[in-house]
Amino acid sequence: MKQTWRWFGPADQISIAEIRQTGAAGIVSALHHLPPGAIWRPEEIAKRQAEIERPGGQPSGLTWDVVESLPVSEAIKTRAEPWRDHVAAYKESLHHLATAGIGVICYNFMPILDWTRTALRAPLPHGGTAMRFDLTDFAAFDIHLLERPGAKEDYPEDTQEDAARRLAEMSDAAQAALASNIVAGLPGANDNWTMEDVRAGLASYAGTEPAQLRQNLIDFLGEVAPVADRLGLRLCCHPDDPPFPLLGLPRVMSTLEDYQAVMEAVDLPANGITFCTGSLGVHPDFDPVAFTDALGRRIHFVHLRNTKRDDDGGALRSSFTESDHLDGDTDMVATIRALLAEETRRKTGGRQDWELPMRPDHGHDLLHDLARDGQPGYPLIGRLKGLAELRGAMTALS
Ligand code: DNO
Repeated sequence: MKQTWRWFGPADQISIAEIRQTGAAGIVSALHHLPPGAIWRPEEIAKRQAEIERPGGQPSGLTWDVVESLPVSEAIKTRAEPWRDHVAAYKESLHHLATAGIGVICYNFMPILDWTRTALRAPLPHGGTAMRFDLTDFAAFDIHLLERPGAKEDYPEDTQEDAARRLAEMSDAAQAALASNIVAGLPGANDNWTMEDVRAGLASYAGTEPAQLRQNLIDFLGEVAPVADRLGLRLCCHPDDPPFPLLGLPRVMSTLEDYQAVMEAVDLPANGITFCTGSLGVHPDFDPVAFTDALGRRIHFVHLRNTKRDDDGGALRSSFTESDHLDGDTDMVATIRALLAEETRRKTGGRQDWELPMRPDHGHDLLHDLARDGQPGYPLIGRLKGLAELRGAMTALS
């Protein structure tokens, strides 16, 4: 696998020079300053490429291998105007990315919010911190802070009671922090939403069934995947994170079955998967080896990350904490073995794209990063540790 590292561009506290020292061989980046629906112009792409490949004019030895993400606008997801313009812009951006030689394009199809956590720096016993999703805190936000109509009925009675109690124990500052963590605290999301934006966004999905959202995804792919195919690009859809419904919104990329349906509906190699074990792994039925056996040929990008669910009784929705990369509910060694076997199958079959780009996804805040106040989930040391551990497993298995 090609070891890559996510870099948020010049605003990232971590420099390309530092990334070189992690041993990563490629960069994952995006033009985060452009809104969803905008055309990625050749000059903007070239500028970011130069920042990666020749920072300060000196060659870094790194290349921009993966776009994460070329965001899909809410208009496209809900098929509201100007969704046609946004699809046309998406296709044009794909052309420009292909011309620049960037082959892998990640995106997601989660309504409104991208990934969701309630705590960005939950203390770990050893003094570091981890990101966490707490269902009770989320219910407190949903019912009492967002005041979503019908929110209460979305949770079992004991969770409703716990949420009310939890909220009463929180200071005003803690309540504001919870809301901000959920709504605006995470990097790489489609937008910086406010509470009002979330309420308006929710209204735009009122009555949208999962089948409709899935159809909108399939229609979108029916437009852009043939273009990507002709250009030799690989699109890869990131799973829902977490892989269960939130805020009463439809979710359609949470399980193997979800991916099978969408891969079959638009059956082109360019219609592929971002295999994020951290997102998929929160689902009680996730089996990384079965997933790779079934759909490995369509995996174009890999996020290796691990999580530990609080609930071991098999409930769909559970609180969870991001764990060490090799320690959690997902058997990471078995996952890597399955991915290496997929690479071998591709090599034997003569596929040019046999080498899977992977990145260590997220990491704990440890040591110096505790004082850095960096991008939540994207510290230097925690990811370096994750990459080193994953590299050890990859080396041993291969
Ligand atoms: C979180 C990331 C996501 C991901 C997008 C892809 O750390 O995995 O924000 O980049 O969902 O579109």
